Amino acid sequence: MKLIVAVVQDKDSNRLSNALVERDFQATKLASTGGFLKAGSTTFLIGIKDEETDAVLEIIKNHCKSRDQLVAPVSPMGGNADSYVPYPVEVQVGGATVFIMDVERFEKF
Ligand code: 2BA
Repeated sequence: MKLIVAVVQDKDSNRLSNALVERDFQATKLASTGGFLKAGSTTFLIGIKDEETDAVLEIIKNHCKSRDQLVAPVSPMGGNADSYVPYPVEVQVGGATVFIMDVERFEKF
């Protein structure tokens, strides 16, 4: 068994969860926050059989778009101004950041 942990943008999370339900994959959605942008995201926990891994990855790939996002500059209050960038910087976020883990044991009580 595998556990897929997928960090996706909030904008894609409904489409992704609908697609997973449609294909009978069970998932848990957690509200999360990116460490760098500090923007809201959704983290999916998806428990599946080993042989379902590729199908789930394909669904994630097809429902999560990568987008460019602007990072506003943060002024270095009293700090070192040498590395301060006074204009917004564009970063590319997503489609999805996916971790695939082996599950040692799975129980439902
Ligand atoms: P954030 O940490 O908010 O990062 C958002 C985007 O900012 C990243 O997109 C990347 O393009 C950029 N970024 C992140 N750290 C950076 C840095 N130190 N310098 C320059 N640019 C940086 P993604 O790579 O697509 O990541 C999207 C979200 O996935 C991340 O949101 C984070 O919540 C999660 N994530 C990505 N890699 C991870 C990892 N190795 N472990 C845990 N979570 C991760």
